[in-house]
Amino acid sequence: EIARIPHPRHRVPLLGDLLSTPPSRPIQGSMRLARELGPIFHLRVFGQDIVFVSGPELVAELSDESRFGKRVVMAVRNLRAMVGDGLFTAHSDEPNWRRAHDILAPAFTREAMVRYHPTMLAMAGRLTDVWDRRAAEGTPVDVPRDMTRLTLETIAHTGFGYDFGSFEREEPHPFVVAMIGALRNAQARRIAPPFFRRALARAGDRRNAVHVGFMTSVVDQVVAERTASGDTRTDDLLGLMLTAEQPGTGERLDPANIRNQILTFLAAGHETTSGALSFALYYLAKHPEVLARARAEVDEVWGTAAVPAYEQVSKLRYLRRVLDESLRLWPTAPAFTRGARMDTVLGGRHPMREGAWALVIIPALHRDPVWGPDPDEFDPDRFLPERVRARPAHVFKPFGTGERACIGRQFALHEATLVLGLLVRRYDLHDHANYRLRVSERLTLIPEGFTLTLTRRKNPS
Ligand code: MNH
Repeated sequence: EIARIPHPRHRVPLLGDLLSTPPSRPIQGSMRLARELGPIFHLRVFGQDIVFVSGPELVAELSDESRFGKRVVMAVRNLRAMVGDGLFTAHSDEPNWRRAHDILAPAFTREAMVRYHPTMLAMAGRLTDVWDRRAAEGTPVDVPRDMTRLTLETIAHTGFGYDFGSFEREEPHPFVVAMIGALRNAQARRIAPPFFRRALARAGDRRNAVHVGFMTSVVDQVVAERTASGDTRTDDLLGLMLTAEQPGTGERLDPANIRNQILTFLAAGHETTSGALSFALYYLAKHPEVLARARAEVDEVWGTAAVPAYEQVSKLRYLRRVLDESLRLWPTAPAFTRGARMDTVLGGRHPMREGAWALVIIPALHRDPVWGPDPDEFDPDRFLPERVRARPAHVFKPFGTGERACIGRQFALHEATLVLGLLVRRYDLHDHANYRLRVSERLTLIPEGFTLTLTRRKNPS
């Protein structure tokens, strides 16, 4: 019963609990409510009840694939106007979900990562070219903006053989501007008053039409370039989308679905990794002793090699812990939704009808007391193997859970570890503006206005 689930004390008629979280920062609002109200709470907004979960035992239950599965609702459902049945927004029972999942899986194997490695290095090289100039001039770099340039070029080149020219332009590519606008719209419209829901959706779609129209034109450009080039490769994302058959059924992706997938991967493939890199650099800049350890490891593992080999990236165990710890405090895709596959009872006391769903607030789960007395402190050693083993399962979920978990996890981890290794080896990071963390929300999380100045290291090996 919803009545047993805690909720904020002051409830306004009609609006309900709408004002209990800041409208543009709903995740940070829910993190605060989780701290006040505990492992499960609910908000009533315009008569609709939304259940928020952040307790490890409850999340472990929601992760049980026999009882629960992904539910496409709220902000993610709003994205369907844009990316339809693309992999991220598809309902699990839509045939196109499994079809695309099976067809695209070969793009995320270890062998595929080994193939992407040189391209990832080349894109990181473009970044360090820009950063070298900034270091020489002594001018600051805008960290999230440059990480977005980098990760967009990386997914575009590895997945689609396409160049956005991000490093050659001053302003972000219009694709990025349109995408961020669309993500913000989806977030703003996650809850709407019942009588106006349709009208608001129509108005929102109209405002979004410009963004979506532009992004679609980019997608068509990506396909047109591949077709015109006569390139028939089948070993990148685009090649698989255009040519591969689903094992077993022989079905291929239809053109409308291919558009949805291209847009999905261009967006999902860069936005969250950019945030992860930005938060990691933030913590490295604020924790010189951590930076020193990370750098010592890179020097030891990479030695004097001009560029690291594939295997030398996965050997950066400490730097991986830095990345994990950053994703613990700020998981850049901060929520996922789980729906009951049948009538069931959550936590032994909350009955849920088939189809009823709950939202997992990942950063609140990641700061539960199960993490110890100081969950807000940055400490990469939390991810030492023996400490990971001492914790229950299902307390760390930056990539979601089950069959709908992130397909790009290894891609993101390899790219991010590689880039962080290159950067700590090459630069001293200076927190010249004494930056105070401000986290901006557009479905994903990213530190806002974070700049650093750089100097080239005196004796980089
Ligand atoms: Mn990714 C799903 C987080 C990088 C492509 N991703 C998810 C989910 C989370 C997530 C959480 C599950 C959401 C849900 O249950 O509703 N993803 C991340 C994070 C990073 C990330 C934190 C980087 C750090 N993701 C990437 C990259 C790619 C990618 C890189 C592509 C190259 N992610 C996806 C796709 C899905 C997904 C596609 C949907 C998978 C599915 O539902 O089958």
